[in-house]
Amino acid sequence: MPVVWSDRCLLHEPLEEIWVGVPTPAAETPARALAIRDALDARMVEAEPHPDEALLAVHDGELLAYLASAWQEWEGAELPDDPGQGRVVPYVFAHRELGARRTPTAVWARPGWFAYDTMTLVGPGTWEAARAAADAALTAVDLVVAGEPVAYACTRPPGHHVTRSAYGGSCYLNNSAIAASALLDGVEGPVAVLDIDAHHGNGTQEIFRGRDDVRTGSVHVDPGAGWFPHFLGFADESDGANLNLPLAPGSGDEPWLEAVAELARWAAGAAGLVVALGVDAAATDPESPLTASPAAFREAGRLLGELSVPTVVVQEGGYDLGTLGELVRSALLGLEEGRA
Ligand code: SP5
Ligand code: ZN
Repeated sequence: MPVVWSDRCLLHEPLEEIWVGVPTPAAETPARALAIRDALDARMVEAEPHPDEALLAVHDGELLAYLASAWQEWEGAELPDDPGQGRVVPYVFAHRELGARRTPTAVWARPGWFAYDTMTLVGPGTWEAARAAADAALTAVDLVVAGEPVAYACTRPPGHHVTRSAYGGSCYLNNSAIAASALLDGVEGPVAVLDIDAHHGNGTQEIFRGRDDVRTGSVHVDPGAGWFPHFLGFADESDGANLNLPLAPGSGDEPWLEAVAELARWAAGAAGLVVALGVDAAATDPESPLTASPAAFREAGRLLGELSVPTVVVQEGGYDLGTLGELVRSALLGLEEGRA
């Protein structure tokens, strides 16, 4: 299957994630994309620029405008010199009970209107990389609408935690949601987004909440057991067009694959499929307590491939550089086997 790639996705260098107020090394690094590319020997296709309309179908224009200029305004306010913060990061948040009515004017307060955590930093290349990732997802949609059975977009930074107007979870633009919305225009019938990243696809769920033309399903580690995104991903959030399958920490191949199979059964009848392919459910991954094996990723790919509808695969998480490429390769091989 074609692999959609852009060198611009390498330009985002978050350097750090601020967790409980402490700077820790970033897990979502440019090396991730290179590790995936090195493991794949498929045909590479360059991501084509797409107009903002495709992003505005799922995101608020104010979020796009903010992300496009956030670094420049931060640098312009000389915050990298005083107090010495070289990345855009919030220190206040527009909590729901504030009843906030407008975006702040202070450059150092503005991130708190748009960001919902301190782990998702913006630097000089962030916007260009996030925009390129969205272009990669949209190029994969174009390929599938033109007749490719499956296309894979090597998107980075990832996207599934971004809502209509708020970013977080190492994500800036919701590439999977952008792809689903574009795919909906190219197929006859509803589209399903099935998210097998170890973390709940909260942004995608909320973007499509209440719609019956895009169904969202996610298998992930139980947020109630203490895992990101903490506030969402519970089984009782379904509005009929949504299915959440939270798993206990430590869950391995059997429960994980049973959940993937349930997602696939639930999505049957969709005219198009977006797979939000995070591989951080792997036992080797440092960011999640799920314990799936490489073989399970191949089987998960098979189960999703058996749906045999036009399919766009969008890269989400996966943080162990030693196994990341092989895990993605296994999942993509499985997808091709499932369709055969
Ligand atoms: C796309 C994706 O997989 N996003 C997941 C982001 C979850 N990050 C939450 C990390 C929580 C604290 N980790 C402590 C280690 C800090 N380096
Ligand atoms: Zn994840």
